[in-house]
Amino acid sequence: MLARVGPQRLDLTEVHRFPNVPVRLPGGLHWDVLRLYGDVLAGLGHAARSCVGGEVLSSVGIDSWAVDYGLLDGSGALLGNPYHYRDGRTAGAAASVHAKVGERELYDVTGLQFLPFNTIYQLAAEPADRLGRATHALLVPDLLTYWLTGTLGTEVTNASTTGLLDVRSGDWAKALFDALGLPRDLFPALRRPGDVVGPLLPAVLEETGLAPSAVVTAVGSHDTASAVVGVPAADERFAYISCGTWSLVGVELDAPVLTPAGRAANFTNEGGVDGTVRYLRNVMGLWLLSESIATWERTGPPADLPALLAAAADVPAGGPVFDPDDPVFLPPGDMPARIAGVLRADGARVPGTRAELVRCILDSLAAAYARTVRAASELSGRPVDVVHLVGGGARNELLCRLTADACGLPVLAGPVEATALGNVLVQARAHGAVDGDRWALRELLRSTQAVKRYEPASL
Ligand code: LFR
Repeated sequence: MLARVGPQRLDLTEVHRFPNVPVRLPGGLHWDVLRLYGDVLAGLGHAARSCVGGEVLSSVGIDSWAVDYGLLDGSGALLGNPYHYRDGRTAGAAASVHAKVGERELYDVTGLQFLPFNTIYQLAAEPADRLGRATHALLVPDLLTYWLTGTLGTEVTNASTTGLLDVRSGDWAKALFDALGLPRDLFPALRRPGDVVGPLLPAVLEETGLAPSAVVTAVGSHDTASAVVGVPAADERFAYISCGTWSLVGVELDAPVLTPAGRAANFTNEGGVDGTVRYLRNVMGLWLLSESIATWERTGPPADLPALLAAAADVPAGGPVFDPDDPVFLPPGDMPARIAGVLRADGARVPGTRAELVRCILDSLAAAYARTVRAASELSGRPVDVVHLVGGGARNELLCRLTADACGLPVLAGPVEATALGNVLVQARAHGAVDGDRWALRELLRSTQAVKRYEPASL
């Protein structure tokens, strides 16, 4: 995404979109990280060529999904392809970690929700010899940043998803590294959103055509951290649903909530931009729909999503629902069969058509969003007047409407590109193109980005 940002201006242009296709090797499910980096370079090349009339691209910022990492040896070479967090290798890893540090203690130090794929568990699943050869672990955006700049670092919002960061001090939890036998310097030093990382390497300049004055700037490199910056809220009485593959549902706070009730509800205190806390819960998200479609397309023609959604809107309300957060849905695979299995085990009716299944997924997500918004508000004491739904899911009118109805609150849908907008706003501020705190950035979002309002149906 190429952005042009000024005090009254915030334009995004898509210059290169590419699929992110995981690859299953005999040894597990991996990211094709070299392909991703190749597409990053291609995208930067397109961005450079899209500059017009004396424009010079001044800054590059990278965000991605969280928790996954590449290991580097002492020469800076990548030790194998990074694993995908949906790979099954972490089965049993949590138990081995919890035998060394109890779950309650972990939560007390890190404030992080339990997800079986948190970096701390993935590291426990690493074969000892591979970890032994590693000088550094780099989270995915930090790995791409390293290849672009030659500079090592760990951006702090994404570091907060590792399970190894102290939520109170904002620094690495050294005692956890020691207890788990991990080298304290496995992750390079922390950097904060807005820090200038440095210039691009000469080979990158040559390949992309970017000007030597361009720098990489740290942003909220956890995509959800950037998405929350990109929420066009007017004041703090809002909940957000960052809705894509995952749905991240919660509130923005100034300080962590580390209560037993929050731990029991598996709420997380992830690091936000400007020292904020993203108090949220992962809801399984549109992955349920995309994997259902992928399942159908394995044996049939390409699915027509708009037609499916229109048919799902005609399915009467009050149909079956299931808990989208059942861990059975985590790995890739036959989602319609798994959903049917969960419904059957609950004694619920199993959808008979694809439209009914799509409706069942969206009803179940909307109900989960409503539960989670309510819990986030109750557990944190933050009143919520409005729900901002950002990301790709904001395009899904049926989902937005069902969410407003389930929450009993207005839903403000959009921007679809909240993550990219949050990313570029932090860069723009770091370079003086815009001024002010996150509310000033959101003011600019509200005056430049289209948002659609859904009122809850009156009962
Ligand atoms: C969303 C996200 C979530 C994280 C999951 C796995 O894209 O970053 O916040 O829990 O992906 O990394």
